[in-house]
Amino acid sequence: MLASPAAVALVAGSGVDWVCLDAQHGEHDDASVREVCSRRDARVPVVVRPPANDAAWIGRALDAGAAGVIVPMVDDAGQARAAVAACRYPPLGGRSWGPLGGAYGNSVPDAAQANAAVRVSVMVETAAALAAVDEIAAVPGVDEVFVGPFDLSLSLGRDVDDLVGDESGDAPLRRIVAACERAGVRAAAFGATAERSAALLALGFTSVVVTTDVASLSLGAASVVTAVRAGA
Ligand code: 3PY
Ligand code: MG
Repeated sequence: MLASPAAVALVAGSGVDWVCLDAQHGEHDDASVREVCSRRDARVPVVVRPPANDAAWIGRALDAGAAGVIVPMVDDAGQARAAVAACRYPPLGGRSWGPLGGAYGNSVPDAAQANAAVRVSVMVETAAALAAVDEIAAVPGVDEVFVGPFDLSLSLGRDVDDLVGDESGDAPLRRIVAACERAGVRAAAFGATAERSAALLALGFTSVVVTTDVASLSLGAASVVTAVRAGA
């Protein structure tokens, strides 16, 4: 969330498998994505959530060296196809050539390597997307379906913890995991707390955002202050 290379480095050093720069709701913008990617540590992949399903934004994030994108508010298969096309060079898509990595001293993959390596994640977070999740997950080139439980709960008129805690057979999140399994793509979701992340993993999601830099900072500071005051 914080447009700070230091914040990204601290989170990346925490043991996570990957880090996301959020340019939809976080502070990240085009310049901070470039700044972070220019210094990226190849051991922890950095993916970017662009503000919208926008080919220009997606292309710039990938040019900067992002390992992939998490595209918000993908409501149907046509929008998923557009996201895939923005991420892959011809003949698989319509991405325009112009990677910046070489300017940062990083190695630049060729078009075929980049097409194979890029991680295309589409967010299912509306009632419309839930209804179309089988078609969305089956779009060739989609690697991952990523659930935004907050938007999905708003769209469904439910409380977010009620949605995440729903373990009934036809629970919306179970239907999404099942659609991903049928399509052979990864099921991912935004947890943000240990409890919600555990509930999502129990539902079958295999990739979960477990915290944010903002939450970690405020929770960490608050727990130390509370402990010190209790001791005093
Ligand atoms: C959501 O829960 O809607 C998200 O997009 C999480 O970032
Ligand atoms: Mg959302």
